Amino acid sequence: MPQQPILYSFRRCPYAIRARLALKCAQVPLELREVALRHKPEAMLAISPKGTVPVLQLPGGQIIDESLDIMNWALQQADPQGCLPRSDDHQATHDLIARNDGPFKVLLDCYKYPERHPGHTRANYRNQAIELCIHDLNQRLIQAPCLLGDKLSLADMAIVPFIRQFAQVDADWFAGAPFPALRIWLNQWVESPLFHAVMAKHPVWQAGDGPIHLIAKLGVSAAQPKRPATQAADSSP
Ligand SMILES: N[C@@H](CCC(=O)N[C@@H](CS)C(=O)NCC(=O)O)C(=O)O
Repeated sequence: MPQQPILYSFRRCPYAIRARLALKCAQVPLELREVALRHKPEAMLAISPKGTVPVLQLPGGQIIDESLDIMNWALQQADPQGCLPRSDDHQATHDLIARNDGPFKVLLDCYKYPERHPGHTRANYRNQAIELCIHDLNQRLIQAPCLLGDKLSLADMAIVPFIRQFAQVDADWFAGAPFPALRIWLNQWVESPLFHAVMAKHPVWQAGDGPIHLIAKLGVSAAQPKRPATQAADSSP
């Protein structure tokens, strides 16, 4: 049984990014294990056979292997920025995240890999994503600095890694697209110390490696990795 929580993670996975954001925000001390998706470690598959990241293993034995559940668990430990929804924000939070994780994620994958989804062109998938989600997010951010108003919320933290991916598919297009409020919001996120801290590169974990901690102090790794970060997994999620 581990002494402290262990997070199996993949650096560029949007689900793992959102989990790391919440864990870091809550300052939960934990051991981070970077996973290569093509060679998932036995130790991870033994506790979560479905084989997706992120997976959080708690010292008491509990396994949490859905990113939103990890976020909720983390912010229930500590929520210094008040990100968990208040009772009147519950439905709006749920609806925004459900749209993101459901139909928007499907369109995002089509936009990223149109050759795997030959029904439409890349531009058509992008237009569908704009109509479904991107336009609405931009409108929200014209009204207020965060998706649900003035205050940072679980919705911002859960959705931003996916908008980052959307923006990266065609960065030149996104830079000139008519969504300036969304662009500012995304830039503020990805330039924040919190985001930088959770995007630090780590080598792929192997059984027997020393721990790498995602610890309380922003941007600081308690233990230096034994092997160079160039071995970090780079297969696309
Ligand atoms: N519903 C899961 C989805 C996690 C997920 O699909 N993660 C991807 C990486 S982005 C994964 O692990 N895929 C397995 C694979 O590629 O083998 C969650 O929210 O945690």
